[in-house]
Amino acid sequence: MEEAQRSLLLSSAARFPPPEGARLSYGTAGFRADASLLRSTVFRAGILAALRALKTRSVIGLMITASHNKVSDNGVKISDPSGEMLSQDWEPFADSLAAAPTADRLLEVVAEFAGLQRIEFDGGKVEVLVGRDTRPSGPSLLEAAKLGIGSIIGAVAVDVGILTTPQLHWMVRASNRSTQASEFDYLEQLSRSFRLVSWCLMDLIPGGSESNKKNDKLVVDGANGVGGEKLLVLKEMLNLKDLEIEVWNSGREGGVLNEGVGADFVQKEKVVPSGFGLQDVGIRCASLDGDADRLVYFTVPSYSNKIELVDGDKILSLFAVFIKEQLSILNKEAGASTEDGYQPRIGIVQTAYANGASTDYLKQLGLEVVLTPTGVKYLHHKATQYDIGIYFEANGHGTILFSEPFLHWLDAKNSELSSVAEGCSEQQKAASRLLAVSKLINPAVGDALSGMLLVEAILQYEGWSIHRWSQLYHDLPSKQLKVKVADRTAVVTANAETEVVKPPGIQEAINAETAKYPKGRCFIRPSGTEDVIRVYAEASTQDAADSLANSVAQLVDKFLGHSSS
Ligand code: NG1
Ligand code: ZN
Repeated sequence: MEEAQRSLLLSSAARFPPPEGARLSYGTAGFRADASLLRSTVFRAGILAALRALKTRSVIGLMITASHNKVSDNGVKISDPSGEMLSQDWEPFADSLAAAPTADRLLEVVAEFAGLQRIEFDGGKVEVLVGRDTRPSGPSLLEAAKLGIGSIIGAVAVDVGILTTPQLHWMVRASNRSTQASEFDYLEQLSRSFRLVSWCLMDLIPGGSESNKKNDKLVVDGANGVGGEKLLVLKEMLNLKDLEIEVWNSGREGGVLNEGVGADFVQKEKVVPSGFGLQDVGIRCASLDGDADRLVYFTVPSYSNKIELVDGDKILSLFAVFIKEQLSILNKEAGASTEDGYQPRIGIVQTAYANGASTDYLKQLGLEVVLTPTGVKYLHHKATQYDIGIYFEANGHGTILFSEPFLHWLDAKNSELSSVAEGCSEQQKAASRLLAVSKLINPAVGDALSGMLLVEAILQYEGWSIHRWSQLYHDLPSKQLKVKVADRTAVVTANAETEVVKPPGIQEAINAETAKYPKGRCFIRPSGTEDVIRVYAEASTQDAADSLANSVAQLVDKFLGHSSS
């Protein structure tokens, strides 16, 4: 590292000492904390993003958001060149950078890591796209990020404004593929591919094109965040005739981000979000989270404020049913497809939070289901190992990944079928539908907006109401609790977080408690985004699930001691 680079880093780092008494780590989804603690961390994340850009010689993304957390929190996460989360082998470096107590130590950490990674500081120009959600702390953290990026010679921060997290990931991916990569291009791509999907799914419906087309309504809770605003813009571009989309809590009405609204609230509390009420009874409703990478559906019953939840597991199941159906049409009497012997492998990826009834249902469909630890970085990575990888967290974060070889095969099959058939065969329609879906769904990361459009298209194709969809299977009653403890890192888990290996003895105690409940299942894990241990319990009745969760929360207290805070 040359002297000019060293002194630039030293002088800028001196302006951003780490917060006293807070040690932040790159958790499930980047760094997250009270926004007042984050200027130094975001500055350092800027350095990290710039180094990642130098190392990969590609465009990198830096997103300032704390997703579904309260409005006073904020956070920062990095997108790799493909639009995926930051490579996990860089996370320990992120932690060391954030923790460096002085500018000198920070310089040492950078120099050591750059040496190990053989990063060359040759002044070559690289770009970091910087996006942020609507939090009031965003602008000041944006400045910190820009200064961090600018303290690596050659790295340029490009402010791409207020975006959803999936938009930023999509833009990074598109930039590195040298395709059109602006926010407008994203919205254009979504509306163009939705039109294509609608055409392929509706006009290529077996037995006629008009049967399922009806004027239908969807009411969306935008969490008072960025997703609501972007959906309003997208809605204008889509100019839909067969579907009316209303957006509440768009952020334009002045409500507080994520307060009593949004996908996390709806999924965890199972209560009608603010702004929704009797006028929405019986209507299909959806909820986005604060940065629009999560999506859940729900209905408002007339008799209570408890919603009927259609969560990420059911979105996954809907997608899986549809894709399986299209593949079987494609392979039926498929002279052509069996000749080449290609059998696409579908993988369903869930976490331990997936409702047990969903996992049973998916397995009964004959699908391969695997569990990974919590956090989309794990699910996404696993899903890339299949021709079609469908991953979802129960909280509504997920997408479908199609492998490049599978898409090439599908493209070739589509052309082959269209050249041999008179008119459009069922097989060719199925190939076109799958190709259209691959264009609509965001391949970089779970995306509430593109996921929602796909749900809407599939429901119309199947001719299903939200109630019919919800009845694919019945969720087992479940309960989630958070327990504050003195040190959450004292809990260490294994087997996709289904077992606790530390502290000793607690897993046996959880097992003994769980065994008391029919269909009981329970696990605990330290949160990666909040300073808590999370408890998840499932059982045959709601009372039993509540009671199992409470007993295990007490075990956590007993084994780990209550936090003094
Ligand atoms: P933590 O706090 O590690 O449980 C939460 C969600 C994750 C993921 C991240 C990132 C639950 C139980 N956990 O992580 O699934 O979405 O936030 O936003 O919902
Ligand atoms: Zn989110």
